[in-house]
Amino acid sequence: MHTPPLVLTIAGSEATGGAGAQVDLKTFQQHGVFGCMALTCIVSFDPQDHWAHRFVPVDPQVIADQLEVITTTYPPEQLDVVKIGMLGTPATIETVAGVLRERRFGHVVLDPVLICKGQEPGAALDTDEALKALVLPLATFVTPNHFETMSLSGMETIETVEQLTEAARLIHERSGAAVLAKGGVHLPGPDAVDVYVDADRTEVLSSPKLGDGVQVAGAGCTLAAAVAAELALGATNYEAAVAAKAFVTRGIEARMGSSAPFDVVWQGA
Ligand code: PXL
Repeated sequence: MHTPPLVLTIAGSEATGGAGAQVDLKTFQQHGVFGCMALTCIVSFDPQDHWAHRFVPVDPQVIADQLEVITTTYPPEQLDVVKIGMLGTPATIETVAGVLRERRFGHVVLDPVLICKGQEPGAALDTDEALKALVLPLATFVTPNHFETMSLSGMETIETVEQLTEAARLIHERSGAAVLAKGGVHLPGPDAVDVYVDADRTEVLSSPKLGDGVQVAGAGCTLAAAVAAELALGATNYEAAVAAKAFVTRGIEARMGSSAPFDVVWQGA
């Protein structure tokens, strides 16, 4: 019998396989970690409308059912790491937060997916507020992108490494979680810079920007999933951050093109 480490992802489907739960499961498998999944929503880009997001939430009861069977099948000593991706509605967030309060996971890796195109702005704002109020305080590790770092920190501009660091510290102080704030291609200069902050250390992680600024989808999902997999394998938060960034960098180098207007990360690199 095998006894691989386990990770649960609570995330949405992105049909083309470039983002969302599909990316999480591929990333887990690539790390030798057994993945299970509670699906929160189904996203189908609309090729007739500039690849806008068509978004259908899964019924909160069905999400609760999935989490019930997963947490019953795998007791805490077997399944201690959860990764949270797109939740999408306040009702979904309440359901997921309820389960996280009941079943205390040792590691809660939150990719704070805030805005999904194709949603009503009003609904998206409710969703953002619910995520900040109900899920962020339960996270042990959070991986905001440039926009999400501004939103979670309340800072209006982040254009330098110093500002990114200050924002990451603010998010750490507010949530208590380890923070990997992703500057990505948004800060000027030749490097993709991320900042890691926890109670003990602040580290700037840099790697050269790749691919002449071409948009690569799925990098955020891949990064957070790789962090979760590394934690399940026994890494510390900081070790997980460093290894996950290297994994995503390799996946972006080996990115895959298609008829969509963006490339996607190849997790098999
Ligand atoms: O990359 C963010 C993301 C996460 N989850 C799902 C998505 C997307 C972006 O399209 O569709 C399901």
